[in-house]
Amino acid sequence: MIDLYASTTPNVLKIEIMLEETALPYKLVPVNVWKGEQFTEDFLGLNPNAKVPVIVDHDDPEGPCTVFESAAILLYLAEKTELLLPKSGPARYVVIEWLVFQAANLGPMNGQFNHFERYAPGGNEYALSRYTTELKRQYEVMERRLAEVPWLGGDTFSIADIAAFPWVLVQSNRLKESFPFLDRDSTLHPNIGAWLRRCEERPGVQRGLQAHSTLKSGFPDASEDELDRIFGRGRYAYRDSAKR
Ligand SMILES: N[C@@H](CCC(=O)N[C@@H](CS)C(=O)NCC(=O)O)C(=O)O
Repeated sequence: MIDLYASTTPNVLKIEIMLEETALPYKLVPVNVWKGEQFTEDFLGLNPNAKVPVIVDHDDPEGPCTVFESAAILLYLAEKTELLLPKSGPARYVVIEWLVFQAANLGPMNGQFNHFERYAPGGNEYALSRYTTELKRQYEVMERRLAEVPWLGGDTFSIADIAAFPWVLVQSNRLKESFPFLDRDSTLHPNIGAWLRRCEERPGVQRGLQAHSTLKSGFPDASEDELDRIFGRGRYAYRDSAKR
């Protein structure tokens, strides 16, 4: 059995989809990040970076195995099952390139973009413009890639698609009215739209989405102080800077 420490975030959805695609038995362990459950000593023992997702694989032949960072978890599960990642050669590294493209670009930029679009107080036009522009550029990169091949990693569905799919889906659902380039049906990127539909047709992806829908967001119940803590602002902000 694998324990998946989870909250309502695209990074967790990746792992639910992977576990469903690979038919591994797992249990969701909800972590209310808005209430600060990621900062407990027990959780920090699993992930010193205090973020979900984390898995604990109790069936690893070498003993219980803990893995944090969604890209590392996808690699671990792909190697465990020998699925969704070519075993060797150039094809393996193409998949890893696009996996890291998500982990190093699409994920962090969406995170910053979401922060300034949704959570930050007003007066951050420069930051929002910077992250919007960078995200739009990344969509152009994906569009060019998906005009050449059906899946981000090449000819077959892989962990690279699992990594990118939740972010593209969630951003379209939430923001297509205010940021039309994020709309899955935008004429700016028909190949991203077609790829998204191909992903959604997969039964494993559908089961992952179903599992994800059972989680409840703690955001509506978070206090101002809890919001300050998760965003590192107010009394939690680091102020010892020569530029201030
Ligand atoms: N690079 C990490 C990002 C994980 C991440 O940002 N998780 C968020 C969920 S949205 C979290 O746990 N946030 C809690 C916090 O920042 O304190 C991954 O891909 O796993």
